[in-house]
Amino acid sequence: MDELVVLDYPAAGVARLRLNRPQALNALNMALRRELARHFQTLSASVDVRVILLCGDRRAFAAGADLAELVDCDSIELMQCQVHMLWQAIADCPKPVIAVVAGYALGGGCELAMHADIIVAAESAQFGQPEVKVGVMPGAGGTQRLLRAVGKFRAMKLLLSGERIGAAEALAMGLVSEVAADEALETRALELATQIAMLPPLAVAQIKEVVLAGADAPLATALMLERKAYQLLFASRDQKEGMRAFLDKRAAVFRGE
Ligand code: CO8
Repeated sequence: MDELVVLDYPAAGVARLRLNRPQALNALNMALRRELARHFQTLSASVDVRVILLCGDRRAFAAGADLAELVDCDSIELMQCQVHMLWQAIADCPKPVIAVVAGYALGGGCELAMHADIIVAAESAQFGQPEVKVGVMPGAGGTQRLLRAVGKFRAMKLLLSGERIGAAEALAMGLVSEVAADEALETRALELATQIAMLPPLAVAQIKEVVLAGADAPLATALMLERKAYQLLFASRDQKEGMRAFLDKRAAVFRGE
């Protein structure tokens, strides 16, 4: 059987996960979600991996939860699946995750993209939370991550209407980090990943952790978290190397120590 998630390493320090259910527009069935979570757990623990690219294909990043699998589901089955643990494996990833979105990112697909730290979208990308149109609502963080990303009134419009928006609108509202031409999408995302992969990984990891933990903490607590992480980085060799290299006018060599 074909893998539902294909892993490769397109550059040093960069792992790429590609959803591979093109016949169903990468709809997220349980098997795919399990495979994805397993990959995230492995990549999270690998010291050689600095950045993770999360891709679909040209037609779809992911068109949401697999409706064929869900149609006859009942509440108890849903609870017993413990699906939130599969999502948590992605949310807990300490390395930067870049979602590379072309085509549809709908429902669970949009929620999956919102688990990333950076979203690079193709001009053709379409985002939406159409769950309401099939009688449910987002169940993988969509109401909360969208709210935090774009604010109440834009989030409510998308969530309550189920309307889709294009990449330009998503960029304008702060749902994506950057838009690239369709044919340039993967190259641009890889360039960004490679750039981040060359930076000191301890600093990169601290930035991710503090931004995410701080976002939901009171400001004073979040600022304290930032200060502690900042001070901690002065215990790293990469801090000495980075600053010394600047003063010596040479390129720094970061070792993740
Ligand atoms: N589930 C299962 N199969 C799907 C899905 C899906 N979400 N989306 C598309 N497919 C399948 C179609 O059934 C079709 O299969 P087949 O060729 O065997 O008939 C194939 O993919 C191609 O789809 P279309 O023929 O419909 O392609 P179009 O280009 O005409 O339309 C659309 C593309 C607009 C994306 C359309 O397919 C669509 O509206 N899909 C459903 C989108 C949707 O409602 N997503 C939300 C699902 S609910 C959800 O995500 C809840 C999340 C809660 C928790 C998180 C769980 C992961």
